[in-house]
Amino acid sequence: MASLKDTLLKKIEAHRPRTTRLVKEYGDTKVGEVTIAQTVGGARGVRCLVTDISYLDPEEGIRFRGKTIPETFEAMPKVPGSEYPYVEGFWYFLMTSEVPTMEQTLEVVKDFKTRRELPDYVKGILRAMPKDTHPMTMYSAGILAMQRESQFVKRYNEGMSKMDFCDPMYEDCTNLMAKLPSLAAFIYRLKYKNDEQIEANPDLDLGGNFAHQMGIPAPYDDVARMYFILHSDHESGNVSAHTTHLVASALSDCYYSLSAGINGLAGPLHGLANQEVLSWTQKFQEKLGGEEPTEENVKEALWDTLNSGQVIPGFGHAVLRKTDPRYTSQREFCLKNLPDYPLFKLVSMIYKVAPGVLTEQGKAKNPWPNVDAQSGVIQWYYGLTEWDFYTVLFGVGRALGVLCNITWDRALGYAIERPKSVTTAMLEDVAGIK
Ligand code: NMX
Ligand code: MLT
Repeated sequence: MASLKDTLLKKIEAHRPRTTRLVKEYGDTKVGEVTIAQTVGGARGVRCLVTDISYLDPEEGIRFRGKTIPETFEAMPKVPGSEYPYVEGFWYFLMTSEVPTMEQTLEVVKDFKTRRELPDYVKGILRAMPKDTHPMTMYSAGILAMQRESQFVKRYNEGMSKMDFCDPMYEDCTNLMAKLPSLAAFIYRLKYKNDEQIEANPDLDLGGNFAHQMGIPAPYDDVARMYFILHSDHESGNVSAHTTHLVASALSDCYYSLSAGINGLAGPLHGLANQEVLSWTQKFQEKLGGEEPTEENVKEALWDTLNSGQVIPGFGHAVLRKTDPRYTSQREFCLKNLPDYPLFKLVSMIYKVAPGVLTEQGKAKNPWPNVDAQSGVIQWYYGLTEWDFYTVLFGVGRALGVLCNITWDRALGYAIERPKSVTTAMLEDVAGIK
């Protein structure tokens, strides 16, 4: 049986001529044009990144390696007795584009177990941080602290050839990915559970062991598997993926790159929106003071948010123009497992009302909910009520996608990223403004 690494290296060898040919023979072919609105407005829609790991269609939503979310869940080998797949098998799939067999999946499970122990010095650094440090800061710092482990840097300093970059990059990314659930669980127990840490269970897969080390019973293991897979990748233009890619393009190792990407995920317009959604619903319920939520008072609260110059968290998207299928997938989970839970009912009411409010306001191009509108309610239901931890969960999931991406970036020798900036006067000139 070929290992994940062997399969990956073969895939990369087979892929390289496609990239080389595109650049050499078709390098001058236009992919699109750039308007002033795009230049000023966050490069929205500018096609200047390449990835084969996932693609986001505005109407359909995400496809991982060509598969929709339901197709992905259906195809991957499942953990016995559970409804969701092994995260390790999904990692194999993202890396290679091949659906692994159970045997191949279990090889990765075994490999991850040998790599998942968090170094003691990381624990020491995290323990030394002030108690009110945000868990995303701790997560990013924990990743960065492990940079000294990089095999890529060691080999680079020994004079490694460009053609050999892929191997240590793969090793670094796998080492880091295997440790991230341990890092996240450590931060959780340190910050919210008096630093009472739980030892890893050698019998458990990544999702199962994460739930175990968090101290949350089943079916939280399946929640973790679902959550990590859903949040893994959203093509390459989103802030966390793009930042990770950008930093990696300078040949910075995966520790520097992912830590930077996680800092982007920590922004309220990106991943932090999942904690903002919970904070919004809790404040709304407090304001109601025991009164039942109704469509009328939800609408009023949404307008209050807009009128005070804030965004409605969990709604809108830079690319999507429909309800995020990651939202739908989590909603289906709720309908099956917690249909009568009051917080879920409130989130469902917001889903009914908010798109109309945003449409009436007429600013947001997409009034529909994104992944963050539904994720907190599931965490809350299973006892994870410390909502400032939610983006760390997103960050463990997001690492799956971006680490696969930068492994491929490095293997294909993608260039250092360096777009061109212009001055305002230059844009005025292009526009013909005298
Ligand atoms: N509530 C209020 N206003 C909004 C919202 C919203 N949910 N979404 C967009 N708008 C506004 C936006 O602020 C902008 O206003 P202005 O012209 O005054 O600058 C206008 O509508 C046009 O924005 P769009 O082109 O529709 O959206 P853009 O691509 O710039 O931004 C988001 C996309 C996701 C940043 C934006 O929809 C937003 O701020 N949503 C709320 C925060 C959120 O849920 N973020 C999570 C996204 C998913 N994730 O996990 O990363
Ligand atoms: C993501 O998952 O990264 C978000 O939906 C944001 C995006 O795709 O722009």
